[in-house]
Formats: sequence, C-alpha cells, structure tokens
Amino acid sequence: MKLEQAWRWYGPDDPVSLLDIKQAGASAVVTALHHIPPGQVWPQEEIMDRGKVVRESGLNWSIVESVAVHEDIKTRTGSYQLYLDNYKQTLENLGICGITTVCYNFMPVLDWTRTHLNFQMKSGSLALRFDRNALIAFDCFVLKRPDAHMDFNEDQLAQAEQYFKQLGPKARIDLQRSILMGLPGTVEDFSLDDFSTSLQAYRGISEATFREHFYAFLKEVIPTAEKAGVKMAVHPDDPPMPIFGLPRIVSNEKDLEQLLEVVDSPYNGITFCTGSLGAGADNDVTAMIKKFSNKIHFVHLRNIIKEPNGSFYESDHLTGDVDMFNIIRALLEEQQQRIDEGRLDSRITMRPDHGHQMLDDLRKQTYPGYSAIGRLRGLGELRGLELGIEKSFFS
Ligand code: DNO
Repeated sequence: MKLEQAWRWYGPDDPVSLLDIKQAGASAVVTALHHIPPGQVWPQEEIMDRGKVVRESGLNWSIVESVAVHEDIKTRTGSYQLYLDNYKQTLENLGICGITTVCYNFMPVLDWTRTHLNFQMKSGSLALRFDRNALIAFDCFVLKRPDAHMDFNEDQLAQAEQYFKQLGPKARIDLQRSILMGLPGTVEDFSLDDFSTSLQAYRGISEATFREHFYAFLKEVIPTAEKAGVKMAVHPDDPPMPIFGLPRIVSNEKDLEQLLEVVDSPYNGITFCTGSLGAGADNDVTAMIKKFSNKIHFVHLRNIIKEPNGSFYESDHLTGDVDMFNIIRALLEEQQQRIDEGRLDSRITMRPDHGHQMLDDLRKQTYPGYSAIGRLRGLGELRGLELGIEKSFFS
C-alpha cells in the first residue's frame, strides 16, 4: 500500500485550488480554519462546512494543520486556563466531525522562521533559506534585543556585523520582512515593536520551565484527545535551534523521546518533518524516523542543505542532506507493520513540504514555500521514489 499523499491547502483564499490539488494527484488535503484566532473554539458547523467543501472535490480531510496553541498557554500567564479549555473543546468538535489527527507546534512567538524567501537556485527557481549570520545581524543590529550579544561568541558577532554592513537599505527591509512577516500558517505579522514585546513575555522562562509548560499542556490535552479520538502530532521546532534567546524544546531525539514519555499514549505523537529535524546539526533523521516510527501520525517530506554555521537552504526534495530513500523505506516498513497488526489507522499520511517557486509561479503572487509547481515537482519525485521502493522491497 502507498502512503496517503496529502497537500496543504490554506482554505478558500489559497491561490492553489482544490481542483489544482486533484490534478497534482493528491488524494487528501490538510487544512485549518485559519480565520479563527488562536485560543478560540472552532465551532462544529464551521468544521463541517469546510469538510463538505473538501469532500465535494473528491478529496479527503482527516488531518488538521494546525490548531495553534495560544501564547498564554505557552507562557502559562493571562487567560491560559480558558484557552486550554477552548483547545480541548476544539478537539472534541474536531473528533465529532471525523478529524482524526491534529498537527500543532509548541514554538515560542514565531512558527517557522526563515531569513530569505527568494534565495536563487542555480536553475533560477527560488528557495527558502535560513542564514545564521543574517538572523544574528537582525537580532543584534535591527531588533537590538537587550542582551542579544550574550548569546553569541565573538566570531559569530563579527561575521554577523560584516554581513550586515554589506546589506543595502532594501536588503535590510527584506530581511526584516522575511523574519517578521507571518509565513503561511503562522498567526501574526509582527511589527518590530510588537515582536520585541512578544519576546519579553519569555524573559524568565528558562528552557526547563518552558518544557514544564509543554508537558503540562500535554497532560491536560491528551486525555481529551483520547476521548475525542484525535491523535495529536507535534511539529518540531523550525529551525531546530534557539533563536532570539527563546527556549526550544522539540528539536532533537532527546526532546522527542521525553515528550513521548511524559504522556505515553497512542494519541501523543509526532509530525515527522524531515526538513525541520534535518536542519539540526546533530540530528540523524533516518535513525530518528526508525526510532519513533510507531508514534508518527503525519509526515512532512522535504530536504535541506546544511552549512557549518547552522545556516541551511531548502533543496530539491530528493537531493540534500536528508536521505529520502531510507526515509520512505522506513515509512513503508512502519506502515506494513501497522497493517500486520490489523490497525484500522494503518495508512500513513505524508505531504510534500514546501517547494521552490519556479516556472509560471515565478510570475505569480504565491505563499512562500507553498506555490503549486514546486510542490508538484516534489510530490511527483517522492511518488516515483516510493513506487520504486515499494516494487523492490514490498511486493
Ligand atoms: C511550515 C509548517 C509549519 C507547521 C506548524 C505546525 O511550513 O510546517 O507552519 O504547519 O508548525 O503547527
């Protein structure tokens, strides 16, 4: 059996339509009610309506990406108890409407972060890039975060300064926009001031404390998820390293091991994102996918090329530091195992994550990382690789 091929759809305003998605050959979409702010309950009628639209196009919707976790829950301040109750109510409503998996993250302030949204490949297509020097430069010389300098060594600061000096005014504005604009799926577009204020909420929240907050969230939410029949799948930190002095707790093998142990339940699982985890200097993604295979509820497939200082860019899906052959092989093995166990939920859902902006899409306004043609290329390549692996090892 093939993995289920899904596609991220941002809802009715997405320039990539459900019909486009069908032409890409995906059989499922993952989507969310993006217009509902974090902390609010998703009403059953709205979930049903969205499901109807998806089904009428002949596509399946069983995974939500994402139900965002309100910042008050992460900092355990303000109205966090109310937002937790609302989160649980949303899970119950989703379960009633037939959604079986929820992808979410526990990253402070920002969801995924990149410094360059138009990084030119040799072919002329555009990729997303995270440049460590650029991030440090923004942190120290644009945002001027108090104490930012303390987080870096002299070498890093000197390189960041040199990087910043050669940026013209437009490049400086672009850098700020790339970091602070809400990337697709994120909740907010930040101004510099708002961003500084949001960071301040984390002053005094150490990594250990933040971990406690996350585990408290899991202890509160997973029992509800179990009753609702909704599997929770945490997305790893992207990038999987500290940024802006914020705590990071879902970045590596140990983090995953710990969060799965804290609440040992089939409903407490992972969104295995090969690109996010792959960017971690010490992460052996192939070993990790094997180790955590039975807790993987959803898979994001993409590739990256790492640089020694922590920078990386998003490469073609099959070429890069992630060994896609062995990743897909491990997923098919896990799926087979689930079939052998007679599990009703044996089928694993993957989606091609991000793609280069290319061909006709270069002339269009697209969501960074989520243009149609680059993802179509990615899905096509992944599908071919999967077929080859399936024929060679599973039939
Ligand atoms: C980026 C996505 C993330 C992901 C969230 C899950 O491309 O993978 O925005 O959806 O982190 O909550």
